[in-house]
Amino acid sequence: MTRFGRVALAGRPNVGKSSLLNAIVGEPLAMVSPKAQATRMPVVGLRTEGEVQLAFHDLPGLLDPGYLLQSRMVDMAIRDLEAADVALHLHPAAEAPAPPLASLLPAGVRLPPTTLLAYTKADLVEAGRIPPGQLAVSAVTGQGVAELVAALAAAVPEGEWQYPADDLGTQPLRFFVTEYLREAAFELLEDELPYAFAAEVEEFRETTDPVYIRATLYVERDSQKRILIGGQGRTIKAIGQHARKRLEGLMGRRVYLETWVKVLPKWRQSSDLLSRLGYPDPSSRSSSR
Ligand SMILES: Nc1nc2c(ncn2[C@@H]2O[C@H](COP(=O)(O)OP(=O)(O)OP(=O)(O)O)[C@@H](O)[C@H]2O)c(=O)[nH]1
Ligand SMILES: [Mg+2]
Repeated sequence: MTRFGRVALAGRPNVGKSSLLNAIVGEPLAMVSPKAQATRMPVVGLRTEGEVQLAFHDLPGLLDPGYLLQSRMVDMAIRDLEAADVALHLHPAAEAPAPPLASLLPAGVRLPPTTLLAYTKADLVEAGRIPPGQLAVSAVTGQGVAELVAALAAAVPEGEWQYPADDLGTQPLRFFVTEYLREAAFELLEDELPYAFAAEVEEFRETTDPVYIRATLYVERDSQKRILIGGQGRTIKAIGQHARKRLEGLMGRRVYLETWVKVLPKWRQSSDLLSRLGYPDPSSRSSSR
């Protein structure tokens, strides 16, 4: 009898959710950054082993929203959390003990039947810092990851697998184009710029060799556009190169990535622009997956 379960990776921003997803899947699927609020929408990674298929939903960090993009991020996190079989609450080991997961959420959120707590970044603390009997993992050393996956596999219900056994992810390649462009923006830009940055795929042709992709990069102000382009186009070129290499790694194919920069004032506060950029209004869509 097979088992299938969705596991929601939930916690505050920057606790190591995406790094753990990548460690579990064994591929650098989700973008990771030392800057908080890197993940803006859930990234799904699969792990299929023996009789069990686990679908991990790496969620945006749970925070008190300050502007509309942040509320949409939290809405998407809550939606996937409520649909999961298991909530995996992640909290840095250096900040043990963790508060209850419910304390990070607005009132009224329905948590899944099972919640597990795991302490992250265990490589940064002495073993004694971790409360006895608790799961502790490190995405850097791999410590505790196999034990965690075993505990999750035991917690999910019997059921049909939802994805092919060999698949690592579920989202279209277009999603990863914007994800890796954003990853580069988080790596190469400072201050407010990574947060004012968004990307949209305009064209994606897989029949050509190399694969041809054209994307528009958005920022909110002219001054940001100048920085994003950089002297002699150096910065935008580096961003494109970073994203291209990541996509080539994911697809195992050569990629030609063309980028254009546009100013889209206040897109983070605009309901319509957010929806267009892939951060939908939760009230305007069905709750089925
Ligand atoms: N030493 C160490 N650093 C880690 C570990 N896991 C994550 N980090 C670092 O912590 C930072 C945040 O990691 P992410 O995986 O992006 O965290 P996140 O929870 O997904 O963050 P948001 O998407 O912003 O909510 C990055 O600089 C990671 O390299 C770990 O196990 N050990
Ligand atoms: Mg993340």
